[in-house]
Amino acid sequence: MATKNGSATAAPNSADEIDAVSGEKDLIDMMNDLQTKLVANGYSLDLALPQIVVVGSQSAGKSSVLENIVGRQFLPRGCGVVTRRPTLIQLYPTQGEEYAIFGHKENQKFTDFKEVKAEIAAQMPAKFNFSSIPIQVKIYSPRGKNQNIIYAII
Ligand SMILES: Nc1nc2c(ncn2[C@@H]2O[C@H](COP(=O)(O)OP(=O)(O)OP(=O)(O)O)[C@@H](O)[C@H]2O)c(=O)[nH]1
Ligand SMILES: [Mg+2]
Repeated sequence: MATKNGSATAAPNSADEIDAVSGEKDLIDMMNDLQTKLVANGYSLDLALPQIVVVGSQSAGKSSVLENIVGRQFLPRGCGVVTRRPTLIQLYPTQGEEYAIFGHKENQKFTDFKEVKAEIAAQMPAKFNFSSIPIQVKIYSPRGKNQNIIYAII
């Protein structure tokens, strides 16, 4: 977690200018960590965080919209009921390498977004089944200027 005294950060290369302005990044980092832990244990975080929730009928293009926002093709898309599990996507701005880290594989850095997509697909329940347990993925990307949180039921 980023701190104001400049000690270790869980979001390496984060945009430090956000820190300098208001400390907002520290707060959002904390809220992201809290949200990650709560969701992993079946709770939700009932606070007014910057979130985007995508709702729509089957194959309406929800996953495609989120890919557009993130700027990467990393979600399973297609015909039929594709997304059968909610996905919590947390965006972290970085100045360097673009990568993803899953909540269920915290020690593995995914730099190939085709593999991110394959991992999300692998975490979907069997065809015609649904799960309410979110897949958690943090995306570190130079595209985002501000830190955003997307909570997607997709
Ligand atoms: N023509 C067109 N096709 C689109 C558009 N957006 C998405 N698609 C296609 O529509 C199909 C469904 O898109 P998805 O993004 O998977 O839709 P979804 O709402 O996430 O679908 P489910 O997760 O199954 O509910 C895919 O083949 C997309 O490529 C669009 O704006 N125009
Ligand atoms: Mg989808």
